[in-house]
Amino acid sequence: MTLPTPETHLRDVTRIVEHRSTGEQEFLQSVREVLDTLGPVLAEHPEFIEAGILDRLVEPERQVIFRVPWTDDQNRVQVNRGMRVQFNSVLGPYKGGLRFHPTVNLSVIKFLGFEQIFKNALTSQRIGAGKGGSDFDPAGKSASEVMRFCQSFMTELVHHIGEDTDIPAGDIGVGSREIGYLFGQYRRITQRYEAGVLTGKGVGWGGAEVRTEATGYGAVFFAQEMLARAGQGIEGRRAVVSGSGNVATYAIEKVQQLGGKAITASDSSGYIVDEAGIDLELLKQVKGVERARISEYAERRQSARYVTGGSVWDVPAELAFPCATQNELTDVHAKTMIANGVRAVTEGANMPTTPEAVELFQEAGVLFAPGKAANAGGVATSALEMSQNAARSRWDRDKSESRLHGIMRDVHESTFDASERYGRPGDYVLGANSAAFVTVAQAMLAQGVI
Ligand code: NDP
Ligand code: 2IT
Repeated sequence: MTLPTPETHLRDVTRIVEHRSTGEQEFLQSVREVLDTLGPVLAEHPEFIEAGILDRLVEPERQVIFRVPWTDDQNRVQVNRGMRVQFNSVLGPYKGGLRFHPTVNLSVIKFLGFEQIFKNALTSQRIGAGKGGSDFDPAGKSASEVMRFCQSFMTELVHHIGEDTDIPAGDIGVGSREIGYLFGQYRRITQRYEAGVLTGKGVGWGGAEVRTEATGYGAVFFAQEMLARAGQGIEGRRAVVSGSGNVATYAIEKVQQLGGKAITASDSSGYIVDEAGIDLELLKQVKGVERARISEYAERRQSARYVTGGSVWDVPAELAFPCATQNELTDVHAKTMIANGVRAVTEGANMPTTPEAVELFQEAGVLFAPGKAANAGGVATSALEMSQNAARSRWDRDKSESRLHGIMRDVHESTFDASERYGRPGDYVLGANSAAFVTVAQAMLAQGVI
């Protein structure tokens, strides 16, 4: 049998995915982004083509879609759709977050699950990849409505997860409050205190120190490594950050701790610019405690203004951290940012930058860190939480943060090394995809055709 060339193979796999997943825009985007970079790896490893690694990798191992009925505060019956995509378990049990947002559909969950395969491999922790969620919209819901929804969601999810099978965590719309409700219901149904079945738990009942901060901190650690390689740093630099949730908040915190100046935050209604630097206590109060809109921040702070229309990417800065959602930074934004002298773009969110914008940054010599490498600190710390749960131990903050920092240094190094090895030094997109793919492909090869 003659093997197809890498180019023909990649084209064939792309065609199959396009055929099977017609209309799944986000999923197809994430698959194309990976396949576009794998030519050099396949040229070095024809055995991956022979073993059909990619043909298998692009098809989830299992997908579960279920009804989530619940009653709202007016006693009306509401129905949402829940799902869990168990994408790949070659490196360990399925691991990945749950997203509750009205835009959630199968395409979104599949793209996130697919990204998770590569991200989790880069962490060097023994975790496979999955993702789940619901089109439930937490905005404007009371805490008891959120609780009833979480309980109903878990009543089905319980059949599919477990500390050695699948371990969900948070993502958009799912933070420690929701993980608490989900864990409570899991415990009640199973009659087991299986701490390692969910991560992102409260630190008082099995959660890991620094898990809340880990994604944002990790992204800034990655940026620090990437800048250092180019002889630059974070200190004294202006940073624009999008989002005002978990990832954005702690990216801002770490930028400030490292002497940078974060000046923006946003939500789906608009953004704020605070030339004095973001007041973190106020941000946490408004968004975290009060769950209010970001406009409220500007109401209470003289140095800040609230802007609707346009985006944070219109604000000039050397560093950019997209930390809200997919495809929030387009080619139009990229052109503005390049003209304004941006030096580094580090993705805290998953796939926030469109492919056209990534290309513009790379052509302009802007350092660009893809989310699957730069935001891996969250899931890596989740894996540390699982280890602590299994050992019934608890690490202090210093140890937790220093482990996170070490992991992010390693992720940067393996990503950069792979970019060199496969012919495009400093192309972190190619580097992350190649390094992760080799790890996953070798494990799949070793474990046979399953
Ligand atoms: P949160 O729910 O805490 O915050 C999300 C933020 O993004 C909010 O400010 C929200 O604004 C904004 N946002 C969400 N959807 C949209 C949208 N469609 N348009 C505009 N703004 C939007 O989520 P996280 O901070 O946890 O997640 C942010 C990103 O980081 C996501 O891409 C997620 O997948 C990724 N990520 C998260 C990790 C984690 O550990 N939590 C780990 C790795 C990646 P609003 O309140 O108005 O909706
Ligand atoms: O996208 C992600 O990596 C997450 N939402 C975190 C997943 C996890 O299991 O901690």
